[in-house]
Formats: sequence, C-alpha cells, structure tokens
Amino acid sequence: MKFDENQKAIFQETGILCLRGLIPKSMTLAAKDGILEDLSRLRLRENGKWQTKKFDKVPPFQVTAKTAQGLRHHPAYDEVIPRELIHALNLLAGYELRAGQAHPQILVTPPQKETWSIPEMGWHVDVATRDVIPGIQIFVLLDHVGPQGGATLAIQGSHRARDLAPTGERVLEMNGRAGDVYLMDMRVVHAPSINATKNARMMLTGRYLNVNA
Ligand SMILES: O=C(O)CCC(=O)C(=O)O
Repeated sequence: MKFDENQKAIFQETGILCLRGLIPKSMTLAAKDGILEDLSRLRLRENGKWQTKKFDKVPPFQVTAKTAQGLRHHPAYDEVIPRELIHALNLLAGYELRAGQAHPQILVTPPQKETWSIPEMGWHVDVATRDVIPGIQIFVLLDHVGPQGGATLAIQGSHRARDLAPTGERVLEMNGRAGDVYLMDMRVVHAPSINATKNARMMLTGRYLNVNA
C-alpha cells in the first residue's frame, strides 16, 4: 500500500488523512459484533437498547476501563487494522513507527439525547513531542457514524500550531461509513464529542509511535 502525492500533501497540511472504504466489511462487522456481545454481557446494552446512563457522563463519554472493568479484548479487534497500512505509515511519517499498545482500543459512545456543539473542553494531544511526528494514530469506523454522531473531532493544522481555536472550519468530524479510516499525526489536537444521533458510535483506534521521538 502506498500514498500518492496528494494524500501526502493533505496529511502534511492538515495532520489528518481520510481513507474511505479501506477495511472490508467482514472485518468491521466481526469487531462490531464483538463489541455488541461484550457490552450486552456487561448490560451496557439490554434487549437491543443502549443503557446510556451506565456510560461516562463526561468526556470521553464512552466505555472506558473505569466504566467497564470487565470489558474483554476480542481477537477480531486485532484483525481490523491491516499490516500493509501499518507498514505504509512509516513512509508517511518518515520514521519507523511501532505499535504503542498491545491491542487496538475500542471507542464506543451510546446515543446521548443531547444537543451537539463543538466542545469547549476535552481537547488534548496524547504525546508532548512537537518537533517531529511523534506517531500516527489510526481510527477505523466499525459502523456508520453520521454528522454529530460522536466521532472523534480533530483540529486541522494543529500539528503545526497547537493554539488554533476549534472553529467550525477547522474542526474535522471523523465520520463516515464502516471501513473508513482516518490517520492522524499525533501532534493534532483532538477531542471526544457528543453523540446526538440514534446510532451508537463505534470506532477502533491504534497508536503507532515514532521510536526515535
Ligand atoms: O473519540 C474519542 O472518544 C476520543 C479519542 C481520543 O481522544 C484518543 O483516542 O486519544
């Protein structure tokens, strides 16, 4: 897998690159089923209904280790991010990257019946390094995530200037369809968001770190 010049330019300019339909449905479906099975077991979902009250009420809103100590890792999560993509990230970063965690992490936000807005809080970076790309984070949509549907938000260009305000033109919602992928320079300021739709937000993320940073 290779990135063309246009894709490289977008990534350099904005810090984010979207790859539509990269992951086959069979992979996203297996991971989604794993999540639904596990959340049903933990009664975060009962009789097909999301038990929104049992999720965190403040950012990141989602199932965290704290909320659901019993969350199990599902082998299907490891199959979602293709090896070729991880390999290609080295070329995009210009550095050798290594997985920052043993397994990808799931990001789930139930429907919240709240009004959506660009958040004032919750904006952060996961690593402090500024001068070189400290890593690339991959986000995979495991199901359809519509506008205002709880997708991760990212401030385009904030890898170059961290103090950019989260305005409507700069904020990118990582929404789309199952199988869509977003790559994010880990200097980019990002935040969780409210899910104002009726569908749960189900994403999976993996962080690949620059071994030299
Ligand atoms: O989408 C979210 O819930 C936030 C994700 C996030 O901040 C992260 O993965 O570092």
